[in-house]
Amino acid sequence: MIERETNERVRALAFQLQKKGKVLCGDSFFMKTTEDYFVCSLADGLGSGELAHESSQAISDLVEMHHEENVEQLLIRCNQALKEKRGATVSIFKMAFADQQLSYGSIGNIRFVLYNPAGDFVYPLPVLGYMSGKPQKFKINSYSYQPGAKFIVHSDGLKISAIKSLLRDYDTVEHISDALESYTLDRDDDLTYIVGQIF
Ligand SMILES: [Mn+2]
Repeated sequence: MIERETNERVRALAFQLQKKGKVLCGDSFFMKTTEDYFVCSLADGLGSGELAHESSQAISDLVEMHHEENVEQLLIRCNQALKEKRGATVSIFKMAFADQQLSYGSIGNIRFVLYNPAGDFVYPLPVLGYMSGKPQKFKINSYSYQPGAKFIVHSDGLKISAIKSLLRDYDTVEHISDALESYTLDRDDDLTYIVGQIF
């Protein structure tokens, strides 16, 4: 499954495949761009199949409903919604176009990498654990980015070590996606990635 979200500031492409033999995907994502920002969430429900899907889908639904809120507010809201559910690893980020600031918050094994055209990478270290409705504090990181920046966020179903050079060397989200194709074939888990470029 491929989805696109584009305006004059950002072009994003999401790719998702469920674990082999499963009907439902345990990963869920949401992305939206407005005139002012791009917001994206990716959640990997614990386990696989229906209960995993239910947890991760709750994250996407809430971010869709409240996308104007900041990343910390969204994470707190999502955490409350997982109280009676199995749990999920979650990343949410927002890129504000006016001041070119990225705010990023996450818990668990979702990975995010941003490449700036000046040559530096933003690579938030994952926070151990998962979201389960227990009270917890979320650390929000802020980074600046420049026009021409490219990013990827992906669940642990995508196993790739050379992700930085891929972001650096390929110039469009389509080319990055093409280069990722071979990594999606022999998956042993639900697999989701979202790649984007900033103009
Ligand atoms: Mn997974």
